[in-house]
Amino acid sequence: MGARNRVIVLAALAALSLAVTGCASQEPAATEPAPAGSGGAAATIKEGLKVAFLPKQVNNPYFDASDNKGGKVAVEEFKGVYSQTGPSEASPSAQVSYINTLSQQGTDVIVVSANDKDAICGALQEARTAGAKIVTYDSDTNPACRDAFINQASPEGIAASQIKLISEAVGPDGGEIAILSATANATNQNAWIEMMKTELAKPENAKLKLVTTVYGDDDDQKSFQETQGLMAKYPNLKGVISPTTVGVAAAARYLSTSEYKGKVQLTGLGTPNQMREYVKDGTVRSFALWNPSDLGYLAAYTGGALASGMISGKEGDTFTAGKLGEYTVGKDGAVLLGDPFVFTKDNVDDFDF
Ligand code: RAM
Repeated sequence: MGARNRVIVLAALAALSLAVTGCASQEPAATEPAPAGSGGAAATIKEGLKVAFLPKQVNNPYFDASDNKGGKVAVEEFKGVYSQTGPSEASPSAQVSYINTLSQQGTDVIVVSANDKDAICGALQEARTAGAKIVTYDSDTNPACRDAFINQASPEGIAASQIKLISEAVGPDGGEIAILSATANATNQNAWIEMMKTELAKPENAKLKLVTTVYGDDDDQKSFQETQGLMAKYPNLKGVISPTTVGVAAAARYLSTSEYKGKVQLTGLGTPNQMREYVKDGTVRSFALWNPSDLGYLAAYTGGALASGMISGKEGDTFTAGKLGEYTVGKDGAVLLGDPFVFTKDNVDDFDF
């Protein structure tokens, strides 16, 4: 079995076990000893920590999975108090008032996916002064504004996978492609888009021509309309990459009932539950993602370890994240979850998130 298939099978098993038990792990992580290498630090995660998740926006199935499935399970494992709060629209400064409130409430750990790498820095610094540990996940701030960043997959890996998928879907003749992104300031999508441009500059991708990047703001309607606009403006368009779960689902919904279905290819980063019908009806051949609930789970454990003095977030710190095992903090306080993997009509039913 190839490495990718192994990842898919493992992820499928994890998803199935989540679906069956409704709980990621029964292991009492709070009693785990401190790993070697954390020298003299606290041995366990403190009980009763208040851990709040602040996604880019609430009511996004991606963040439902990362926060309410993954993060919550982890926080309950180490006997903390879990909550999720946040704006209904993803916009740069919308998260500031939520950070201030969480800080006033004496929150021990704020786990945040940033809509903008600078706009929330001041509020985060105040929260840190008040005693909170800050973990970014999914979309980072400037490293100076937080204690650790949980990265879902390397930007290079995500970009290479997105370009490979659109290239395979469009076929050997290549042609014009466009990107439908989230918000214009999103740290994560912007990093991925930069790396996609690097990929496109490679000789093997010479036949693919990126004509534009448009922004659906992680809003379903706006993403739908932007897709419609792309079709009208670029009659020779052969493919669209949408590296956002909101964007790719809205684009698929538009294409699936339009004259462009099967003519304009679509790939992106999507959740299996939102994309299932579109890989089955042929609108989309394949799309990619990581396991968002694992991302939230790892973020919660990282926050717990920080708030308990087990780690400080410096490069080389090691800690155990419950069922996911041991992790090491990398450069700039980044902790890497793993590789993205690819969904097609043949495996999409093995997943439930
Ligand atoms: C959306 C958000 C999120 C991103 C995923 C892929 O849900 O933009 O930040 O990581 O898509």
